Amino acid sequence: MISLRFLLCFIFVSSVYATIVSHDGRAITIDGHRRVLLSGSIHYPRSTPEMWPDLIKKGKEGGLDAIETYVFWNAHEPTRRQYDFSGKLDLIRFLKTIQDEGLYGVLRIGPYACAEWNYGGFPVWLHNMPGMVFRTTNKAFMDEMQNFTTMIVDMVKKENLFASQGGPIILAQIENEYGNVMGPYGESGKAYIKWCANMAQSLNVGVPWIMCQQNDAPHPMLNTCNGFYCDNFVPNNPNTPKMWTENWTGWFKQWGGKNPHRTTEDVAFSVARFFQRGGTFNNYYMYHGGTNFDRTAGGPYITTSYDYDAPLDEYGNLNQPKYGHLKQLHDVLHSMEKTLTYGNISTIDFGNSASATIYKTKEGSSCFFGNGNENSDATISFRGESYVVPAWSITILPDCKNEAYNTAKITTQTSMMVKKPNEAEDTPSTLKWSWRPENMDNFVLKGKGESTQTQLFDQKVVTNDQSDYLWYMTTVKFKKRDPFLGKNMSLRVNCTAPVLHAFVNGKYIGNQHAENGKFNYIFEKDVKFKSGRNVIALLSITVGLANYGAFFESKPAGITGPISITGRNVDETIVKDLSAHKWSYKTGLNGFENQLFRTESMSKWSVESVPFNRTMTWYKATFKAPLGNDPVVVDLLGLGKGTAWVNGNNIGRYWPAFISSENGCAAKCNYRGPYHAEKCLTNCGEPTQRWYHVPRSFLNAGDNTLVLFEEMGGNPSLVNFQTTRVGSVCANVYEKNTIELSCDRKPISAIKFASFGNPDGNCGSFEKGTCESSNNTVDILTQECVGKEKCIIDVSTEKLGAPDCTGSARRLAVEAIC
Ligand SMILES: *[C@@H]1O[C@H](CO)[C@@H](O)[C@H](O)[C@H]1NC(C)=O
Ligand SMILES: *[C@@H]1O[C@H](CO)[C@@H](O)[C@H](O)[C@H]1NC(C)=O
Ligand SMILES: *[C@@H]1O[C@H](CO)[C@@H](O)[C@H](O)[C@H]1NC(C)=O
Ligand SMILES: *[C@@H]1O[C@H](CO)[C@@H](O)[C@H](O)[C@H]1NC(C)=O
Ligand SMILES: *[C@@H]1O[C@H](CO)[C@@H](O)[C@H](O)[C@H]1NC(C)=O
Ligand SMILES: *[C@@H]1O[C@H](CO)[C@@H](O)[C@H](O)[C@H]1NC(C)=O
Ligand SMILES: CC(=O)N[C@H]1CO[C@H](CO)[C@@H](O)[C@@H]1O
Repeated sequence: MISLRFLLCFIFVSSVYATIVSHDGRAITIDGHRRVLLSGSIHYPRSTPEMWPDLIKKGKEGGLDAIETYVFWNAHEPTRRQYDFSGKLDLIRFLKTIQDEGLYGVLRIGPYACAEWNYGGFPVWLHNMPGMVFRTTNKAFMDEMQNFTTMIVDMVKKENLFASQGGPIILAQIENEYGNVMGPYGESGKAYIKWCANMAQSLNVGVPWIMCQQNDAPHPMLNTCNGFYCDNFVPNNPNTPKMWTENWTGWFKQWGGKNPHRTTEDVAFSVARFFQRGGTFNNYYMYHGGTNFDRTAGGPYITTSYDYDAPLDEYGNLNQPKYGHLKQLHDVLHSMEKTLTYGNISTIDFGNSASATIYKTKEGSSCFFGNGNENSDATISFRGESYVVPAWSITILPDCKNEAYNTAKITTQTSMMVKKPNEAEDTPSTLKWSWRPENMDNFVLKGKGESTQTQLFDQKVVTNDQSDYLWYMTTVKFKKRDPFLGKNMSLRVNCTAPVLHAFVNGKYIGNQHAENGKFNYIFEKDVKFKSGRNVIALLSITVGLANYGAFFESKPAGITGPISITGRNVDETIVKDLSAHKWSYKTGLNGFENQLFRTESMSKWSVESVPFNRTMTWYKATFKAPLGNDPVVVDLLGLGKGTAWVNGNNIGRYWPAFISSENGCAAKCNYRGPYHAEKCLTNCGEPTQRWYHVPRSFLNAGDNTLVLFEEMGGNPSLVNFQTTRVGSVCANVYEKNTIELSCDRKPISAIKFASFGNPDGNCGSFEKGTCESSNNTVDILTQECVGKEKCIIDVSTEKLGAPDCTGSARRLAVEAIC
């Protein structure tokens, strides 16, 4: 009884009483104590409420103190003053999930997010307000920004979620990375930042406000650093601690691009070096990247997967060894919290990019030995001992004597993920499809829209971004004797539409899409026009709106022209400019308006002669959900481009037909040397994205419905559902360490390879080396591990025998099958 009362009392106290969050030049302070804070970004709309508890729990188990998120204005206010906080957009529920897990929250209200999110998080209706310019001293903009920011703050306050109210949120953010683009805004930009600071202060949230990448952040705003490395960052105020708000754990992917990877060694190196040089707050961008469901991907051209090579993969699985190696780093840094935040700092430079940093308090000292040299290992002599620090790595010694961690020495297992076929009962090898055409004949192909103008409009202005699709239609008349009719004619469109489809007189004449990052291109096709009236119908398709850069809101989207018809013969070329013709506009597609993707849709579908390679086609099939709890993906290989729904839930744009180029992938990835987005790419010559996440909460126990809208033409017969899980785990570790092998809550079924000595190769392709223990290492590991969900092995000569590897350090390489 007593302990229960004590517990209740404790919960009561901790949830009601305010936490005082402040800072000095050294660190964020919580209730007066300087803290080492490790935080990770998880964006709530990029997963589902059902996934949040597990993701946040894994964050906590991974050694995080805080979860950070943006707030996505355009998702919450899709139409002016009409709000949506339901489902994936339930910000308050997300923050409470963080609180329930006992973590802190960092709330980046922005409201500019960037984040590879559609339009950087701004609503398009905002852009379409008269006289609007974003992110400067524009009255209309400031009013709207203040209105939304205030509303979010009020919502969060009402639920007592700021630390000052006893809640989890320790930091709030206003604006975002404005310092990077500020130049073109001139004096107004500077005035705007002052206004942001005052406005934020006036909201009295009771926790510090941060401004990322803002070198002139006005007091008391804290400026912070975003980047791949932030160790050289110096805040603009001696009273601002060194904080890293976006440490990019990987990179995002674009249609036509490859899979980016940032090595575990390099992420760990960047974090350790940041703390070596006085940093005290680090946030991983992203800790879980997730999925760009529906039309939330920004860009243009950001893929539906936002995996980011983050410590938790798109589906929420541990991305090993990144997750585990960083967890070990967090544990070591936390164990040194006192010395890191209160210790006197001194540095010894050994030359050749090698250095030692000593944090000293009365109680003791902690050391970092850094080696920033890309090629050679360093031998550091310190207090009579000698330490080898591998190239491009940091060694951490919490007592300045014993090495507790080195960023380049990974002892965490590598997990190889596999996809398994759907083993649900009565799952046929191919789905049974029904189909129907997108209905265009009666309207758009006849040129009938909703509004007309004698001008080509930017797509955002017409659609308010309510849809990816905008029809631009016009008619052209040729008299019988028109000089054009005797010539070869072509239709030429100067286009800023990521994707364009063209129809003339109801006939499809082709499509084109932007490639290699060139969003302005010329579409030109030979066309037969007839005498009399001809209808030109152009379908412009956006694939996420721009989200970054000065004045990015006015980057063109759609068909901006000119549009012309060219007539050619041997001796003459004539051009007819159609740009100022009467253009008729229609937003969206018929099938979307009629919600063909809804399970209960009454529309007629045909099972007869299901077509392949047909543009503008809807497909539908039912399927059984894969058994178990492993994350589900749908393999859309064979399809072109379009949108997919499961039980009416939009799982995002798909585009498996977009193959990334053959070149630029590295066979081997060297973690040494500065990372950049083109380093360590994989997936060359493959579909940019073939698998699409279907969250478990979208699925029913019985029949489920998959609907596809295919724009370009594809073959759905290969489509199938799979689950993703750990297939095998590997480790490759020096003696005097322990390794933990785990199949993520499933038993280990076999040891495929094990050798103690100097084995070669990588996970999946290990080979015995020239020296090896005479003991049967496979047997030893089989006894220890097989049938168990987890086993811990001492990599020691006592356990594994003592092969003579002529003095060089012995390693255990092991591959276990899950
Ligand atoms: C936002 O503007 C609306 C009017 O459009 C007003 O009713 C509302 O009170 C404003 N909200 C805040 C928090 O200022
Ligand atoms: C830290 O530096 C201050 C000022 O130089 C000095 O007074 C203090 O004794 C130092 N503390 C330790 C533990 O060296
Ligand atoms: C297409 O139009 C843009 C302006 O919208 C112009 O900058 C570009 O030069 C044009 N391209 C061609 C090939 O005409
Ligand atoms: C049209 O083009 C074709 C092939 O390029 C050529 O053979 C034909 O002579 C051209 N006709 C005219 C009228 O220029
Ligand atoms: C679909 O089109 C592709 C490319 O044009 C072609 O290779 C394929 O054979 C076609 N498939 C069918 C089933 O018509
Ligand atoms: C390994 O082999 C040595 C002899 O070669 C033996 O003494 C030792 O007990 C063995 N260890 C294990 C764990 O089997
Ligand atoms: C300056 C810069 O490149 N900022 C980018 C940092 O990474 C985040 C997340 O990928 C982007 O949103 C920013 O645009």
